Amino acid sequence: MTWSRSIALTFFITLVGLAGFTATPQQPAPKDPPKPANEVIQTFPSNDVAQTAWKVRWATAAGYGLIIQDAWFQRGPKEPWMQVLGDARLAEMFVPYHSGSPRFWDVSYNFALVTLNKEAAGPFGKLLNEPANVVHEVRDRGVMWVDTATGVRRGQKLVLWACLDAANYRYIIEYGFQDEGTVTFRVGSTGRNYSSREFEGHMHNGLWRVDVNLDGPANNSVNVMEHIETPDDPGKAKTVMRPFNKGIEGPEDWHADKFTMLNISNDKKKNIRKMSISYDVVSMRMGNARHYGQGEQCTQHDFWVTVNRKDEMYYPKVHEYAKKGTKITNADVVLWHSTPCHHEPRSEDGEFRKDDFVGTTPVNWAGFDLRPRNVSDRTPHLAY
Ligand SMILES: [Cu+2]
Repeated sequence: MTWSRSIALTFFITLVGLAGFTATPQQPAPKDPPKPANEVIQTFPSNDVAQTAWKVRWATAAGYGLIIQDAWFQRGPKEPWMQVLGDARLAEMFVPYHSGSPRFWDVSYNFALVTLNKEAAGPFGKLLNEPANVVHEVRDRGVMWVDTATGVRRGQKLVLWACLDAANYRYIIEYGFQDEGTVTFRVGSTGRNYSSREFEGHMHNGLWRVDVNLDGPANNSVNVMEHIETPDDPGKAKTVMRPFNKGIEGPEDWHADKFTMLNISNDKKKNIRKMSISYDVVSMRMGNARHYGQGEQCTQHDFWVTVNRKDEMYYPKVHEYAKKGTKITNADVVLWHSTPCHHEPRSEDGEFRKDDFVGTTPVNWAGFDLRPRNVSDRTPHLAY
């Protein structure tokens, strides 16, 4: 980096930083409206007779980057498409520094996506969009299962990813659609540590809004699933399922000792065992982020559920949206989930060479999975 570029970057970041710190975050008003949906269909296994498939519609928008508009899973070769997702997006990326300032809301600044090349897409990736800023990959995801009779089965996933160009930082937004029905949501933080605070600790809170449409938008219900084990009942444990926030819009928290999962089900659709199809929300986290600055109430809880209202898209307002207290059983529900990353800078992030900071923070990942429960009738991809 040249000296003049360093000064320009510092000046730009300072402006953005002040805006982010002094103002309540504002939903981005994208200069470019979202482009029409692009559709990808991927069958699995990719190199043999199809057993399962995903159909995914995606779009890009300034600020939010890469958005999933709808996604359907086909659980067997003769089965119909079953909808799993409506609109799914990274609905904010909140980055507060430990000293109190800056406090960035990185989606609200309408950043564009990074233009990518063949090197970024990797040996099996395809570049999508004009300009090329979205990558389509089919990845080997390691071992799916090891069976005593039939041996090892490796799994695959369709991955769509893009990278938000957030001043000194880059956010890799990655959606994975696995061959057994799981959807993975990931955000990776990388880039150049903030000018003048290169070694100050901070957080990257990936804040997601996901319209789960399990077999369509209607008849979806949300429960909390908890593992309960206490000294009052020594040597015993149980799993408790209860309605999320007593069945109305509101928050819940993630507890490490309860292995908290959410379960989103559609009671109108059953598998062959007469069990309601559902998806578990499985969080991948280092901890729970709580912040106490102005306009940061959305961080007081790890999960929120509301009903789907098209004008309610912005994560920092979720505590206001949820105040309506609408029923979230047999409804069109929206999951809001915080997946934080604590970044305490390391020498691996970079170094000073005279007055220039040189280096790049290796990617820190955060995210969660939507994992099928009773969507298939038996172990997927197992030929018994
Ligand atoms: Cu960081």
